[in-house]
Amino acid sequence: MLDHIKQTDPETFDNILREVLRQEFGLEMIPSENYVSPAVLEAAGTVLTNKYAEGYPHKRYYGGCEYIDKVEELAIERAKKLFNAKFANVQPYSGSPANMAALFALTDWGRQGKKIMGMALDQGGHLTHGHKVNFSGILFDVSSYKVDPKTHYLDYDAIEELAKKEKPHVIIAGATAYPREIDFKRFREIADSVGAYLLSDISHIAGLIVAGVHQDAVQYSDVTTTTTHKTLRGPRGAIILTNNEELAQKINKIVFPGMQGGPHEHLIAAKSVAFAEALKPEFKEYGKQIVRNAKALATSLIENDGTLITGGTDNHLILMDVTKNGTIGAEAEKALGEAGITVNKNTIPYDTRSPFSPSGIRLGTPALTTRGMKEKEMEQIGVWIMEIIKNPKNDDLKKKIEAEIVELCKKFPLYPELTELAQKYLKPSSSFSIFYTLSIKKSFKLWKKN
Ligand code: DSN
Repeated sequence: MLDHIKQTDPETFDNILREVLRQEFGLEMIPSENYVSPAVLEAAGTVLTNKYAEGYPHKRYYGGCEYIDKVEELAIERAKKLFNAKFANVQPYSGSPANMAALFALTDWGRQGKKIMGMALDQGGHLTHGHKVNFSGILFDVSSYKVDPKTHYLDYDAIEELAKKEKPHVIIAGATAYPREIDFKRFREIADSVGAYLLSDISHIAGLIVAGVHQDAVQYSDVTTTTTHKTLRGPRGAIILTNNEELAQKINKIVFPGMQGGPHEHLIAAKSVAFAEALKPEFKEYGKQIVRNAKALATSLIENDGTLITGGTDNHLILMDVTKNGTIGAEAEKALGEAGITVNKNTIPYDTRSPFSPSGIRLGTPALTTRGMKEKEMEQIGVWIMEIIKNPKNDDLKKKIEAEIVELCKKFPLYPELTELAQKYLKPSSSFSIFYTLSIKKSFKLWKKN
């Protein structure tokens, strides 16, 4: 395993193994991240990476695509089945190009700068939903909707009122930092009331929709996009779904040759493996547990003086205002990271601080749920998080919690073979954090390079 990288490129080998240990012995709580299965990991590292396959199955610009065609067709069929959609394009390299292709399909390439309406970035939306520094804000006339200033829930009546005033050509539903269920049916009604297209970006919640613990979006939307690497637990990438044949044809032309070149077929194979996993009954239980864990974590944070935006969560993520505990997002992110808990600083709705130094942190449970942790662990993790947030400069506390986290992670192994390899080959270096030192020195004997 990784023998060839070790021989050819010891520096990259070393960096990969350090990342293996970071993932294995830390608590990954960025809500948009997850751990893929060994099967998905294997598919992503296959000879399919060697193949050019511009075009679509059976309509390629390159020879030798007979097996690639089968790989991509299987991925398309599985994506359609998973989301109950008539058409799927599995080629988008990632979420932003998928959203760009979807918007272009709905607006004749954005040629006339039509109006789009999405959730503002600082309220929980995404850059591609109309932010001014992004193509979506540069090419289109944008009107952004916000959450209710008091409850921080989406206010559908207010969105409808704004839509009636602004008459957007496309309404975008979807978020990156919204802890409550999104009512796509209501968005459809709003879009219909003004004759707009509805584009739903379900990147964060795709796995929850598949598991039946979040309202579906595909049946209500003209076009749906999703990344494949968040709650869906696939490789980095995206897909586009629609039930409208005319739109499907436009999307296909825009993705290739309009925007992209050769599809990354090794990642399409990995998406396909992830879709096969998500089609299994166990995935439904996984999705349910993600939400149960997020709710248990929310309860623990609140019981320990955490201030949660909207007062809790319906999905996989939690947005916290840490200024109420005497710190700021960046300091909380750093302090938690030093103890082995990875989260990201995030703006909260109507943040009075800057996006570079926001008031909040965003955290979630998809990755911890993948490694088998349940409500009991969430309760303890909530206690640790709040202890650190209340004492971000207390190094002894962080050291103590870090050691406890390593012990917890050992009970929920992730990639045992890779971890063993890392323990075998990694040499300590000055850049090692306390966490590596503890995890390796205390927990493992295989320390020295062979
Ligand atoms: N960067 C993703 C997230 O973290 O939510 C969205 O694209």
